Amino acid sequence: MKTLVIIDMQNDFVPGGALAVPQGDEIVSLINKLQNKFDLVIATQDWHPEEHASFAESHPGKEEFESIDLNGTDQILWPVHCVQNSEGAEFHPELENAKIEAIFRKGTDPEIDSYSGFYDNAHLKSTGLAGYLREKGAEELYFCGLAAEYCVYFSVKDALQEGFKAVLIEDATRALDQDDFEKAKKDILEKGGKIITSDEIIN
Ligand code: VGL
Ligand code: ZN
Repeated sequence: MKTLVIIDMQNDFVPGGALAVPQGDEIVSLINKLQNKFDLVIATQDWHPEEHASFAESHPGKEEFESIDLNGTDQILWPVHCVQNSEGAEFHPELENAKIEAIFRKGTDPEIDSYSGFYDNAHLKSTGLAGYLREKGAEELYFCGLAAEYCVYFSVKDALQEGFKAVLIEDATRALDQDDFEKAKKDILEKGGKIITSDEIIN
């Protein structure tokens, strides 16, 4: 079964948001079109408590985008974003939601960050997404959303590790940094993932 996984299509990740991905808003209408081509559509939502450990503000003296060691894992310190129940954490208002069967929230543990929709960054806790998809009979997972080289990339990697076929829809994502995205794409291909453009799905 072909499944579309929409990663973190939230207000804080589009221009005007707290952690804006350049041109992040441009992919919403494409993602809406793509949804009709899939048997199953699910979404993830970055959903942090206030004072989350991934926020620079939670580490006095540290700057945004600085890297620290957080309980043994490298952590980039982000601006405050996707705080639970804030407008920034809401899905983009133009994202169609009628076909989205389930929403998996991540980043809820105050002490652990979670880029992937499957696991936190240290692979300590599962969100249950892999089990859900297996029970639904999903085998081929197609990924879109934000940000390309963080939450989308980490989700694709975990999907491959969990034994799913994983396909990145390249024009249905946007990156914070293009060079980092190029490295991520190379790694996805090396790990057995596929990269396509949306015209291979919508014709
Ligand atoms: C994300 C950084 C921090 C993402 C989430 O959705 O790519 N990036 N939290
Ligand atoms: Zn986050």
